[in-house]
Parts: sequence; structure tokens; C-alpha cells
Amino acid sequence: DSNLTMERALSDADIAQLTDRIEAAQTNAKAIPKLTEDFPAMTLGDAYAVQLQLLRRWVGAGRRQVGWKAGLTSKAKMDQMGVRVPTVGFLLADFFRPEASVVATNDLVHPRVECEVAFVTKAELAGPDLTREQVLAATDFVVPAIEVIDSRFAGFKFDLQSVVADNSSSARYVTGGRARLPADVDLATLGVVLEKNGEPVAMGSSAAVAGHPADAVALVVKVLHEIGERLPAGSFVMSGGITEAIAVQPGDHVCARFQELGSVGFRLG
Ligand code: OOG
Ligand code: MG
Repeated sequence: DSNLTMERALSDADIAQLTDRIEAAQTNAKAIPKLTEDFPAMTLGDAYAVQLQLLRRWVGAGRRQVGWKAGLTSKAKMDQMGVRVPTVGFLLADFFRPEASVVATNDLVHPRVECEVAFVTKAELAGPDLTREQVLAATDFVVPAIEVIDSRFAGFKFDLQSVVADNSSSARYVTGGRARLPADVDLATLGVVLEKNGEPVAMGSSAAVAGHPADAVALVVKVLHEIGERLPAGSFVMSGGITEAIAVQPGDHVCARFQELGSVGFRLG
């Protein structure tokens, strides 16, 4: 597929227009058609140009970036979404919601939740081929997280270019449980059960994300390298949904119970 290239095919004016569309859809929580319907020539490089333009606009408006996330790093996620290329998305401080709080849904289109292992880094990471060991050496601690994703595309259906432009469906994230040193837990084999309203609805192992969540972080850094970015020390990085994402409604309570990392939960409002 020639659209998988990081080469740009669209003009700067097209990128600005697509960024306007995504920004409006995110701000108004209003679903839009896939971007490739109007721009079939759009490449992966164009999609990241839109994502980075959105990031620059929002940081320019005073919003603060805390890190990045991996998208579509597990087979469960790839199968569910029909997109088989891992992606990245940026994370802003104002996407965060506290554990045990009520996370509003009136400003979201069709939220879904997924459980993830999150990393906080203590050294810069950059380059196309970091090892798992290099990622772990640069890790300050890991924490359990639930990401609330929200595609801005109708029916939660998209292709690679559209979802990348839409910041990989980033919307909200909640952390909790226990912060652990990477050396004190076996990150390769952490089991997790995702409960909705007290019933288990999905379960899996941290091995599901790229074989090891630290490998998923290396993948994030590789994509960042391809788009001319690096991961600064002190970054918060989510390594990708372990299981398929679960749709949620106002009133639902969700809880992710991780081996070794404790649990994180909240209610949807
Ligand atoms: C894309 C977002 C992917 C993950 O953890 O895989 C993501 C989507 O599924 O809408 O955040
Ligand atoms: Mg995710």
C-alpha cells in the first residue's frame, strides 16, 4: 500500500484543512467521515502532519503535553479495528482524569475503555532501534492505566491514515494502582482483568503488546524518530491496549485489575 509511506502527498493547505476538521470534531464531540473519503491520496506522512499540527496548535494555546501513547500494538486491538500498523498519539495533561472520579461522556462521541501498562521515563529516548533493555534502563516507574479512547469517525470505523490524524483516538486516561520499579515486576507476563459493572469483560497479559510493553515503548520512539521527534525524560507513555476496547455508557463502572500493579477504576458520567 503506497499510502503507508511517511512521504507527504497533500499540500500544506490540505493539511491545515484536515487539522481544522479533526480539531472541530474533537472539540465538539461530533463524528465526521473518514478523511480518506475526500482525500484518497492521503499518506501516513500526511496523517502525522495533521496530528503534529493539532499538537502544535494546542500547545501554542497553552495546553501541556505529558507524553505519547502507542496505538494498535496488540493483536486484539488490530483485529478489533482492522488496522494492522502500530501508531502513536500525543497525550496532554488535560486528558488526565483522577482514579475513582466520574469521567464525563457528554464531551465524547462513543467512548471505549482499554487497559494499559504506562511508563514514566527518567532519561531521553530517541532513535529507530532501541532495545527492551534500553527502554527499561530509562524507565523511572510503571503504573497501571485505563485509557478512554474515542474515535471521531462515524461508527468508530477508520483506516490507518484517518486514525493517525485523529491522534490515534486519544481522549482521556486514568492512572492508579501502585507505581512499581521495572526491575521489581515481570513486565512480560502481567495478567489483567478488565471489569465493567463488576463483571469481567476482557482479560489478557502484558505480553500481548508487542511481546513486551517495553518493546511497545521502543516502537513509539521509532515512530517518533520517523516523524522527527524524541521522547524527553519525564515522559508519560502508554504502551497500548492489551485487550480489545470495551464500549461504555454513562453510569458504568470500570476497573482494571493488574497482577503486581494493583487496580485502577472509575465511573462514567
Ligand atoms: C485506536 C487507538 C489505539 C491502543 O491502545 O491500541 C489505542 C483505536 O483503537 O481507536 O489507543
Ligand atoms: Mg490505547
